[in-house]
Amino acid sequence: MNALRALVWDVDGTLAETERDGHRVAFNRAFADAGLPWHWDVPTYGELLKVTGGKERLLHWWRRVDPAAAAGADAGAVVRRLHERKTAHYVALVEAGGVALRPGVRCLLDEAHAQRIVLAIATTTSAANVDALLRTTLGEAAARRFAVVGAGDVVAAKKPAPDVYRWVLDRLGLPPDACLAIEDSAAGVAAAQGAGLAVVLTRGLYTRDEPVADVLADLDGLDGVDLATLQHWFARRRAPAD
Ligand code: XBP
Ligand code: MG
Repeated sequence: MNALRALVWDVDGTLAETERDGHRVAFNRAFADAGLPWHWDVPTYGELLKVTGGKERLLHWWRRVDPAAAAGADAGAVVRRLHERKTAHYVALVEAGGVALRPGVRCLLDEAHAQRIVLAIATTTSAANVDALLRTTLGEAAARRFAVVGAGDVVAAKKPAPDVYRWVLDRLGLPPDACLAIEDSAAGVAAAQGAGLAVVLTRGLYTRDEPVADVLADLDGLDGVDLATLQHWFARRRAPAD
C-alpha cells in the first residue's frame, strides 16, 4: 500500500467552525437585505445542514415555506442572487476576523508542508469563501500551499456524492490510497469514502452526534494530533479488498 502523500481537507466544520457564526449569520443578513421574513436560528440551521451546499439549502428551505413561489420560473435566478449576497456577507465576516482555524489545524498544516506532504481541499462551500478563509487565517503565502482546491460548483453533485474528491484526486494525479481525508460530518465522510479515501473524523459543533462508521479515528478535534499520528493511523488502514 502507498505511503501518505496528501492530506485532503474539508473546510466547513473541519478547518474552522464556520457554520453557526459564519454561514448562518451570512444567510440571515442576506435574507434581511432582501426584505425576507426568514431567520435561521441555531437549531434550525443544524437541521438544514443535512442539505449540503448553500444554494441547494436555500431552495430546500424555500420549497418548505412557500412551495408555489419556489416552483416559479425565476426561482433559480432568485436563489443565485440571494446566495451571492450571502457569499458577500460571509466573505466580509471572515475578512473581519470572525472565523478562526480550529485548534491543532495550523500546526498540522505547517508540519505537513515542512515534510512535503501535499495539501488539498475538497469542499462543498464556494471558492470565494475558501479563498477568504485561507488568506485571512493563514496569510497569503501559507494559503498558496494548497496544491488543489476543489470547491463549490466544480462538480454538480455535492457531498455526500464522491465527485469533489474524485475531482481533486484527478488534479493531484494521486490514487486514493495515497491520500487521507479530514472531515467533520457524515456527508463528508461518505463523499471521501465513496472516492476510496481513508478518513480521520474531527467532529464539530453540528456533527457531534452523527452516526459515522469505518473512519481511522473519530475525534472531537485535532488539537495535539501531529503528522506522525496521522501517518500511524494511515498505515493501519485496510486495503479496499480486505
Ligand atoms: C459545507 C456546506 C456549505 C456551507 C455553505 O459542507 O454544506 O454549503 O454550509 O457554503 P462541507 P455555500 O463542510 O461538507 O463541505 O453557501 O458557499 O454553498
Ligand atoms: Mg464539513
